[in-house]
Amino acid sequence: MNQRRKIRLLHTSDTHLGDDWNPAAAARALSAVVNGIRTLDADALLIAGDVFDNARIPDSTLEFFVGEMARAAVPAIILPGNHDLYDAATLYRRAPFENAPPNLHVISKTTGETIAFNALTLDVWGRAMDNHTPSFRPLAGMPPERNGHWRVAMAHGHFHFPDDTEERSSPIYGQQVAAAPCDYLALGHWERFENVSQGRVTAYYSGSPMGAATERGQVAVNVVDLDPTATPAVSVTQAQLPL
Ligand SMILES: [Mn+2]
Repeated sequence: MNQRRKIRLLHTSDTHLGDDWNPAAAARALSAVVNGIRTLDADALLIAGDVFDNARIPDSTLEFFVGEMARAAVPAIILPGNHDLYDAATLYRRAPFENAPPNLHVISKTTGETIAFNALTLDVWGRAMDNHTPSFRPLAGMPPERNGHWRVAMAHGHFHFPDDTEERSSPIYGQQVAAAPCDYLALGHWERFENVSQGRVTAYYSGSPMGAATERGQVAVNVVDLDPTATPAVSVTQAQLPL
């Protein structure tokens, strides 16, 4: 008996929609990731922060994003990051989000919140960032109790390797990852793909979909397979998708 379903998640971050350098490229990369939901047969999409580049972006960029999430059709869970803070002036409360499709879920509680997707036997926890400082702890407040569902946590911040002694904003430490009561930790903030798993907790940065792969006409996304009958139950690969 196992109440967890076999499910597949796509994890990306740092899409930086509306960036000053090349907003069209950022938009194309997001669309390529959304296209990948069907081609990779994913059950949900996670975007771990810095979805938007800055708070000055026009409503048209927000409307584009909301439209793409509607096209995604599967649950799409968004964690605000340091470029798209969930503060008093957050862009996530602007008008285009009033028309958000029901599958779009923005983590908005700065003390942390769990969003349940019972059909997927999945709970997603995250803590919305309202300030990007050394005192903001992305993993603080994750509830220890579990309900038998998959628990995926999302966090936007800087992972400290053991030899990394510099104090950084929104720090994430190895012991915190190892002790986190979750099956997978979807990280954002770094532009590159990186495995920072600790102990029994699988933790990865996805990197931006517009990383080095863009030069080859592709974007990269993390494919997270959660399978209660597999060993290990959590496996992560980086897939390339056509732009
Ligand atoms: Mn960031």
